[in-house]
Amino acid sequence: MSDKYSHVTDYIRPAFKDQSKIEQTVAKILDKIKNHGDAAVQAISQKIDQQDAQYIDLLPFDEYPIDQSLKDAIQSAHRRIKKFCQFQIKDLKNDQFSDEMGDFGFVYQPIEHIGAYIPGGQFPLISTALMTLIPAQVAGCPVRVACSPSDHPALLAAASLAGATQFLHLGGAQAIGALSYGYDQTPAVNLIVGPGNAYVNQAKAQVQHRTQIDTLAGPSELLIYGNQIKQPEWLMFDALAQAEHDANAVSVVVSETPELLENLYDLLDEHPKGKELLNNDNIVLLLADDQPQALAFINDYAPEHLMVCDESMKTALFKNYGSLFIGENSAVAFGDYCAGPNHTLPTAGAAKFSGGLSVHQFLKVQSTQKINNTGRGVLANISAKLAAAEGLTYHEQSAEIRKL
Ligand code: HSO
Ligand code: ZN
Repeated sequence: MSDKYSHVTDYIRPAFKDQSKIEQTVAKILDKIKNHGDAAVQAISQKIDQQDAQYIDLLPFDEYPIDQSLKDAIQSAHRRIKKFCQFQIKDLKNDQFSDEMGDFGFVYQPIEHIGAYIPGGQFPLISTALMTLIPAQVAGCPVRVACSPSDHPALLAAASLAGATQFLHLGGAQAIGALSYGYDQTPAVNLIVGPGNAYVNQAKAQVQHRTQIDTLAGPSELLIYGNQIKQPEWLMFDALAQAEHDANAVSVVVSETPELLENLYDLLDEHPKGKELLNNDNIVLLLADDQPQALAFINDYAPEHLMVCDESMKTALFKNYGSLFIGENSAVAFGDYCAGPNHTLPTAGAAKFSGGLSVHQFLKVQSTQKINNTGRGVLANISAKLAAAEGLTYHEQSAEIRKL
């Protein structure tokens, strides 16, 4: 085995670090907010970020003092993300059927109050404002609170264009606490979406008993699978781009072709950042013996971003991924900003049970039933029998009393 790569069977995803310390810190923050409300939010924001938790009135998009070319880019990204959101729900409609017992249906209802966390401590993630708020607006959620530690004008402009109904300048675990318990003019929201650092994620995990969340995001991940890579330099920058988000981000390259991994190693090794990331295991090159072994590894790893270089491969072979990028044209960075599909994606193997953020997560599927007289008689018999077997007397009576 070359020292330039390892074998897929020897690789395990690194575990989260310092988790218990973060858990305790976040628990204390949330407890204070639960018990002392707005004053605690203010005090914690001041102490940790030296920042006033305050509302920023959003201006109409055109009034933001940002470069016209950046405005154009935000608008183009907005159009594409919205188009994808609208496509996602174009066939969703309330429906019902009627049979001899009555009418039975389901109804899609937007969640009323949603909070979108937009990271901005290190980089103002303008694109995340679009990715979190547009699906909420397309779903029809009436109250859409944007919350961010950043007040970068382009981020505010994006939040305005994407339809935030309020913008709260606040970050960290305290922001999640404020959204979950309510803050000043912000009602306690019912759903919190958006990525964040380890503290934000831990806070999302801890408010789950009272507030729905989208997913728990860990460090960014990319898995590149290929045996014939035409543009290794493109892929090098895709791998470097992941690492830019987080010191624990990982880009994994899987191949059955040792020469390809060797070449990629040499290319990365010549780049100062590439060399550093290889040394720190932020970029990992892995050899598989054959395609079934590569696929087994990929499906078990369940990466956030999966890039398959060979465009002709059947996509159904890949079972677990947050978002699939097919062919070398399909840069993850395009998906991050403007291709259309959402960039808020499951990490740390959560792609085994969840997809990325979509309009669907902003909707509840509710059911309705209207029983007619025939139904009343028939269902009363069945229900009474089952209730008696369960030993639930009043259930039984509630059915019995309706018997014809
Ligand atoms: N790669 C991140 C999203 C992002 N990248 C925002 C740049 N800006 C998570 O998929
Ligand atoms: Zn990114």
